[in-house]
Amino acid sequence: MDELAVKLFDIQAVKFGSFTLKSGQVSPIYFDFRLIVSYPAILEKVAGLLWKKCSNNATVDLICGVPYTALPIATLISVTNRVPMLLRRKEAKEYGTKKLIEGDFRPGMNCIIVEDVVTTGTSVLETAIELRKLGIQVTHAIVLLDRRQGGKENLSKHGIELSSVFHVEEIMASLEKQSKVDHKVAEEVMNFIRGNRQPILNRNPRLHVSLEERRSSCKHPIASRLFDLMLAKKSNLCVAADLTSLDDVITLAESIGPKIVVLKIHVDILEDFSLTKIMQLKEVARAHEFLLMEDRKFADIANTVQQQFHGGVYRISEWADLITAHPLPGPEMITHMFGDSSSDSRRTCGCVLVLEMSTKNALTNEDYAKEAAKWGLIASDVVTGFVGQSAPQSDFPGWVQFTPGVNSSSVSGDSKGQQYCSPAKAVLERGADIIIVGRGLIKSPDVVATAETYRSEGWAALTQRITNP
Ligand code: 5BU
Repeated sequence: MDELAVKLFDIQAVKFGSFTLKSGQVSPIYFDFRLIVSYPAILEKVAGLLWKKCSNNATVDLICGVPYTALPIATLISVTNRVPMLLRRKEAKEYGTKKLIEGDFRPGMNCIIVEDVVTTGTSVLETAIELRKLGIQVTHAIVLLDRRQGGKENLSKHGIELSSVFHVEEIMASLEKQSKVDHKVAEEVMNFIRGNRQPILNRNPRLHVSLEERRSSCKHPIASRLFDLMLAKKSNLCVAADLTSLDDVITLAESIGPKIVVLKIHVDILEDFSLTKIMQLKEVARAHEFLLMEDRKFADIANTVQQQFHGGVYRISEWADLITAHPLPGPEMITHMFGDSSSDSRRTCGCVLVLEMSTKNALTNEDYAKEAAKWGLIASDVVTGFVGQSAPQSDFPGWVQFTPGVNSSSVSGDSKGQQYCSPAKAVLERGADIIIVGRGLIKSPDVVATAETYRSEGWAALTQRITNP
């Protein structure tokens, strides 16, 4: 290892001085591993060490390098060890297939990502997102150098274990030992690295991608429609119409329809429910262009949920554009409740998984949400998004995060366990794409003016998050 560190220094792949980084920070150390391609023996050594890390740790069906520096390294690993490679483009080409990932694979295969340097892990994550969109599993990434600036933790939050050949500490120790740098420089570098650990939360790429781009990643027509509505209406407002009369819900919907993209109801609190009336509400939704969400929170065995969804008095699948479901019973529930692949409701209604709840002492902790988000990807042909209170639960850009518990007043919650935050906090700190507002709006004396206030605050926050990551 000492020998490789010295070689990297000798070919100036590790440099000391004053360097302005992409982030604007001035760093006393700079790594330029692109140079490695000019030194076949070093390239071979690096590929060998990386392969050792990955073959120790995981099943490897495929490998994929992060463009561009890691591409020749990944190629060498692939050829030497006879492990097939995938090629990731930086941009989809304008002509032909528009594929971002080239190569032969089957969904379910496990792919290791290869990278030269990891700082916050964003580039590895972006590659993982593209692979996961195709059903390829990504559980490990290997890197020559981990700068230890949050990358390992960030990737771990997304289910990716990062193994590295070097840390900066080890390179500095080797170079100091071989008298390539003096102690003062080594200290300065280490202080810089320790002082620049990046915030992890805001590194989720989903949060900073344009809505147009996210729309193109959607797998479900209802998610695409929602992005279209958001862009057309400049709104990310969902109103929770928790009224007990469907007539009143229809009146409310007629007045605030132009401001919202989703109207959420609880069908089982309506005292005057009838299929005729719910179809009237559906007409209002069509006229004012918003989606109708039934917040049923299905959570039973598939056989029961299937009947709750399609049958009974409410016949939810005939009118809901979106339904909520708890992931608790596992992915089978979701896949079966929608019926077989020929069932219309698979395309006309999208499932929103409740990964986290807004209430005090909710049992939906980080591990639960993480596991649930993973299997949500298994049922990804019917899952359009999730209900969540924190950003990192899913980085898949085609999924929409709905965040309830939004209220602009100064109250921190109701007296029954509900907890509130402002629209800006929901969007900027918690990763909400859609804010869900209930009593903050329906109890206000002027619902139209209040809807406009929530619409403009929510939209401004979303625009800010996308344009100023
Ligand atoms: P409120 O009046 O803004 O507190 O209403 C919030 C709505 O969102 C209400 O319909 C709840 O059933 C729904 N909700 C929630 O508040 N918290 C959650 O975690 C989930 C749904 Br999931």
